[in-house]
Amino acid sequence: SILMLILPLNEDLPIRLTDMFGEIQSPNFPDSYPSDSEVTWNISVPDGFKIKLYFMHFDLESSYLCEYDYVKVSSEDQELATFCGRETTDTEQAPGQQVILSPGPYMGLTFRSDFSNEERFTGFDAHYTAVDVDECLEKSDEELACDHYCHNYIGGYYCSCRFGYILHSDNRTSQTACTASSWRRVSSSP
Ligand SMILES: [Ca+2]
Ligand SMILES: [Ca+2]
Repeated sequence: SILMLILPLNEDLPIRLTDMFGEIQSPNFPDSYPSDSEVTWNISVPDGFKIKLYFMHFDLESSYLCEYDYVKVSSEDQELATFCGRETTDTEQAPGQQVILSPGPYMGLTFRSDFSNEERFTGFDAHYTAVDVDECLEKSDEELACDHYCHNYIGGYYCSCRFGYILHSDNRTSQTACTASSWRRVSSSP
């Protein structure tokens, strides 16, 4: 019961989101956001998915290089974008119609406001959805997902082989390879 009293007061704890889609809003949205505020959301989806994020509304105080109020989007240790203002200028970037895609199944979003919000900026309304990774398209030529044929499906992929070959799974490396079927060679010889 002590923990239950303490946890809601700790505003620094990131908010964990694990659904396949969701909405993220600045504090008090659609009213103006409070000063001196910092909130982090950590999104995670299953392996085999990426996260697509976009903004339906964005209205933050503008500042040089977004040093006052900002929304930062990251994935693990990689920073994907920093946004502020209402429109993109030489020194600051607003999301507009931009879609941000995570490289893997994790995305973090941090909202931060400085000590003042005099113009009553209304903040942001963002949405995320999990999108399938097409492993058949995304693997490079040197590192093909499958020996012969690759079949993408939502949340994963599988491999198959040309006629006369069988799929061989190497449990140690979890790689699949196609090897000529010895049974076919024997049975088709005259
Ligand atoms: Ca501010
Ligand atoms: Ca897939």
